[in-house]
Amino acid sequence: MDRQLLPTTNGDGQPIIPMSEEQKYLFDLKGWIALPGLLDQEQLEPVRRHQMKFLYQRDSLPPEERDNHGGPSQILLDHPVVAGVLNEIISHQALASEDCYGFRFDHTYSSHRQTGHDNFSPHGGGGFFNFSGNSHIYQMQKGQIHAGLIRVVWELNEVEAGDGGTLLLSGSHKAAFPRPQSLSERESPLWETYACPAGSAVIFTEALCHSGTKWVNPDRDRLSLFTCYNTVNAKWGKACPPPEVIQSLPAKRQSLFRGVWHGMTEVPQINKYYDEANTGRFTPTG
Ligand SMILES: O=C(O)CCC(=O)C(=O)O
Repeated sequence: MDRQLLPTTNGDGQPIIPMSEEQKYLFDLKGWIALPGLLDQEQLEPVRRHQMKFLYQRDSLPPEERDNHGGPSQILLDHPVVAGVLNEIISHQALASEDCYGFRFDHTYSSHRQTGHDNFSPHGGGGFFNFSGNSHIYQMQKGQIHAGLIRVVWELNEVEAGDGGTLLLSGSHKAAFPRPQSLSERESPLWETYACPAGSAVIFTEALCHSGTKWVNPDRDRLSLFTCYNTVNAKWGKACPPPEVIQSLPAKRQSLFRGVWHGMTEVPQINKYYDEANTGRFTPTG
C-alpha cells in the first residue's frame, strides 16, 4: 500500500516520482534497480562538460561549480525519479518535510574510464546482521525496507552489454553464507549487470556484493558518478563539498548537506532544516 512520502517535489520544484510496486519488489529481491534514460540530450551535455572540467581543468570552473555535483551536475543529486527511490528505500521520514529530505548526501566520486581500465574487486554482501553504525545494512518488514548506505551510479555515456558496467550479485544483501570462491572470477554467471542509454541511473544498496570490472569498449569511454546517500544521522564517507557550492543550491537541495544528527521536538532542536551553522565541514574528496 502506498505511503505518502515527503518531500513530494525536488529542489527544482519538479514532482518526485514515487517507486512503482514492481520497482519496490525488484529492488528488495535483487538489491538494485536500473533506471534507464532519465536525462535527455539537453540535460546531459552540460553535465558531461562539467564532469570533464571537474576532472581535468578544475581551476577553470567558478568556485561554486568546483565539486562533482556543482553547477549543471547538481540536477543529478535529487532527480525526481532518483529522489522517489531514495524517499522509499532510505528516507527517515521523521526527519523529512516538504522542505527537507529525509536522507542525506554521503560522498561521491566521478570516474572517466578508457578501454582497459580495470576495477574488478568484489566487495560487500553477506552482512545481513551488521549493526547500524556499519551503514552497510539492509532491513525489511512487511511492506517496507530500509536499504542502508545507497549508491547511485549515473552513467553519462551509453553502456552496451559487455562494455564493463558495474557487476552486481543479486540477492547477496540478504545472503546468510560467505560468497563462493567462483565469484572471484568475473566470468561467473552469477554476476549480473546492465546495458543502458546515456543519462541512466543504477541504484544499489551497499549491503550488496558488487564490483567494477574492465571497461572494454574502444570507441566509447565510461563516464560515471558514484554518489552515496545515507540516513540523516549517519555518515560513511569523509568528504563534504565546499560551502560556496552548497550555498549555490536551491534550499531543498541544500538539506542534503545538513549536519549529521537527529535530535527531537521542534526545529532547531530536530534536524529538519539546513542553515550555514547546520552543515557538514568542508572536506575535499579523496
Ligand atoms: O567501478 C565500478 O563499476 C563499481 C565501483 C564500486 O564498486 C564502488 O563504488 O563501491
